[in-house]
Amino acid sequence: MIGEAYFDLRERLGKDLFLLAQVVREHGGTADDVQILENLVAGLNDPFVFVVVGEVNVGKSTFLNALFGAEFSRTGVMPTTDKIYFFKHGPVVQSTPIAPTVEEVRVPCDFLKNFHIVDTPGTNSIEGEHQQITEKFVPAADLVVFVFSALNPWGASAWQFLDKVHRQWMRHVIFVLQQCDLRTPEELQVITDYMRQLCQQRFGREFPLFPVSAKKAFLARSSGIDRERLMAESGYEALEGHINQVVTQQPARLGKLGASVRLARQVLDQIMERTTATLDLIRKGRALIDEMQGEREVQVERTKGKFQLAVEASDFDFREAASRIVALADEGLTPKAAFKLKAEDTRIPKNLDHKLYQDLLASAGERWQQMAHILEDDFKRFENYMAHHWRGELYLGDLKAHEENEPASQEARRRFTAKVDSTLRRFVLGLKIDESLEPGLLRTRTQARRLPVVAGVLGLLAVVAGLLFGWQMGLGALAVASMIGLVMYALLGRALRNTRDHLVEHFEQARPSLTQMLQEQVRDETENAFGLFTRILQPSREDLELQETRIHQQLAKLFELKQSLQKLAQELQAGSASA
Ligand SMILES: Nc1nc2c(ncn2[C@@H]2O[C@H](COP(=O)(O)OP(=O)(O)OP(=O)(O)O)[C@@H](O)[C@H]2O)c(=O)[nH]1
Ligand SMILES: [Mg+2]
Repeated sequence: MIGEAYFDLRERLGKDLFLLAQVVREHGGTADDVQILENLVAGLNDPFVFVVVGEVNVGKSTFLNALFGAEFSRTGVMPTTDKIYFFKHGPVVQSTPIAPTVEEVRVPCDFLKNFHIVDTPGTNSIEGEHQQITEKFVPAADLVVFVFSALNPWGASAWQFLDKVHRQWMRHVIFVLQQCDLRTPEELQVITDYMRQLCQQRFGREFPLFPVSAKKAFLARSSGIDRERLMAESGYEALEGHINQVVTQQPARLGKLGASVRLARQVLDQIMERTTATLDLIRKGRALIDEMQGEREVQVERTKGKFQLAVEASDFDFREAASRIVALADEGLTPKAAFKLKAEDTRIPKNLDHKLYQDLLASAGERWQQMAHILEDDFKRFENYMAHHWRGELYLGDLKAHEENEPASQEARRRFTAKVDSTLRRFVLGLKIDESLEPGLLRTRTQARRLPVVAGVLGLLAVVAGLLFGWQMGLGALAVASMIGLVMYALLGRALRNTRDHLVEHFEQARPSLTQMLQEQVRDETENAFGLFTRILQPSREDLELQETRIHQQLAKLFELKQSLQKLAQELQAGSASA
């Protein structure tokens, strides 16, 4: 195909420009940028204009058909081309007169997308239109092909026509000596030599001259029989080589491509700069969130640390409260009370747990209220820190959503107090004080009940012994009975002390669990309160990560485009250098 390298380059550039326009639109580029790129794309597709002139019947139309391998222009032995035909691409064949002597013809031939062809009637038949052709079409032409017939290249009208072509446009002129198959090589040599000589004489210059046989070239292109020989004999290879060069290395066209590439690279560089700046901002945002997350963790530890002393003090409070409960139990744990009937057993006041809880709350409660205020203050401070760093963006909006009913800091304080209270209650209930005292109380009551019975039986035995074996024996037995009674009484006392000791030990054993429960509760509550910030920060961070991935993908695309444009620029530079 004629000008393949050029059209390939142009097509690639067109694709890149199209992609770039898309990218500019996606990146919210200015309408001007998009417009510039669209104009560039449209401008790139400026077709090459070839104008063919020559005398009647010299084979102009046949030459064109053979050149493009398609029979788009009518040919014939009689004068056929009666008007100036301006061939362009169109989906269907359609002919439209655009002037009395000019017809625009649309033909669905692909090459017409890149070439506009002006086929003209014989110069000897249209004297009046010469001026129109030379003024309108020749200046717009990339190539002006003068066709001569090898049978008679000396017809005056073509040479006269050439006289009318302005010097400036002569550089686009080439000579084609047609119908060469009707002449011997020797004759052709004589003719071409003389034509060159004539050119020198009339115009002081030569024009590239190509002896061809369009008939053979067309046959080679259409029939497929003996194609290579026909093509070689047609002389079209040299002609096409020249036209190729005209198309591929036309400085103005190359300049246009070069300018388009330069502009596209500038626009792309700006977009890349902007995208990189956005990426930078996103990365900064992410780093800021990470920093805040880090700070949040430090703050959580700091706040938790402040509660450690309160946990220790609560242990002390519990010991105090427990000893008061033991003292209360002491009052009931007397031998005298143990002798009462089960129904009357009021030795130990009921609801010791409740008493202990109240006592504990009275001493520890206020302390934990203060701790809750500390939590609130720390929370508020961190909130301010975050708001300050976030510069009032996402964060505040989200925080408001959390603060519909009450400020989050207040809610954290309220919750903290409630949770600690509930921990104290759970702990005290878990002690099951009544249950721990019950076995001891039962045992001492049984022992107390046995004591009078045993004392009575032993006393009776002593009396019987006195009666049977004399008063000395009786006294002795009484002494033994008293001893046994005393021992039993002592045992009862010990059992009561054991019960008390058991309670003390029970409290002592429970102490670490209070510390642990409080520690866990305080830790959970602090983390839960400050967890709000994670719940706010995390989605923002994920969103930024998503954006970052998207921008990376965009940058990869932009980079690919950059490389493609760079390659085009290099190829163009190489093309210009060889032009
Ligand atoms: N032998 C031979 N005949 C040719 C060649 N090219 C064209 N012809 C014949 O020459 C005659 C004229 O061809 P056209 O292509 O119609 O010539 P034209 O210059 O377009 O004619 P007009 O448009 O009427 O001025 C036709 O009969 C063609 O078959 C060629 O290379 N060799
Ligand atoms: Mg013709």
